[in-house]
Amino acid sequence: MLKIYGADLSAPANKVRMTANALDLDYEYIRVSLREGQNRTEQFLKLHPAGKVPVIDDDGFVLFESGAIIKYLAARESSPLYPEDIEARAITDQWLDFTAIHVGGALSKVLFNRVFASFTKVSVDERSLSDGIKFLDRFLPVIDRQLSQNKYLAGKQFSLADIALLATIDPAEAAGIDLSGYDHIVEWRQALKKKDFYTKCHASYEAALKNMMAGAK
Ligand SMILES: N[C@@H](CCC(=O)N[C@@H](CS)C(=O)NCC(=O)O)C(=O)O
Repeated sequence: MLKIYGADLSAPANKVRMTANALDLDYEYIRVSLREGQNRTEQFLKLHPAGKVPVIDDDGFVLFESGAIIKYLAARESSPLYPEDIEARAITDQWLDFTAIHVGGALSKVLFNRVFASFTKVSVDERSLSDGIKFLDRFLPVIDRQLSQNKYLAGKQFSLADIALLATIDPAEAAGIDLSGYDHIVEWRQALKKKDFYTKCHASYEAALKNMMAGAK
């Protein structure tokens, strides 16, 4: 059976779980405690040489990097989530990359400095924090504009790009990022957060964060 190694507060890992849910796949979810260093064990480093989640083990086929994993899973299922038409696929890839590199890159700077730095007793990097905020102010309007003109991120069809964006911006509130001015993102997100593929992953990122904080005390 497909195994997904992840962590409840890892947006890339949740992207993989949400994709597996959307594809209706049976899988075993294996929680890797990053806090306890389970990602740095000799055994885990055989799966991911840099000790990161997510990783999948699909009956012996081991793969890391969430973008590669979700494309593999959707292609394995010949799913329209990752269209076969080369132009539609390229547009899906375009938004997947934009989301991972620009939106995800900026949001993780804010999340790390506002939430995880104190949690892991690392000092806040003010420059990185302000860069993250500045980049989000630049990139979120691009997403909002795209969603003002299209029902879904890559166009008319729900795709991997939507799942990736949903998982990527999941920590926004926890990171103190106010999305309320982005009307189209808000509307698109509200609709998708009601879907099974999301609720089977977690009720909300904030609830998962609260659980972790409570458990860590
Ligand atoms: N680009 C990677 C990012 C993976 C990543 O950075 N995962 C984090 C959790 S969100 C991790 O495992 N961190 C543990 C560490 O770096 O030690 C992906 O999309 O899969």
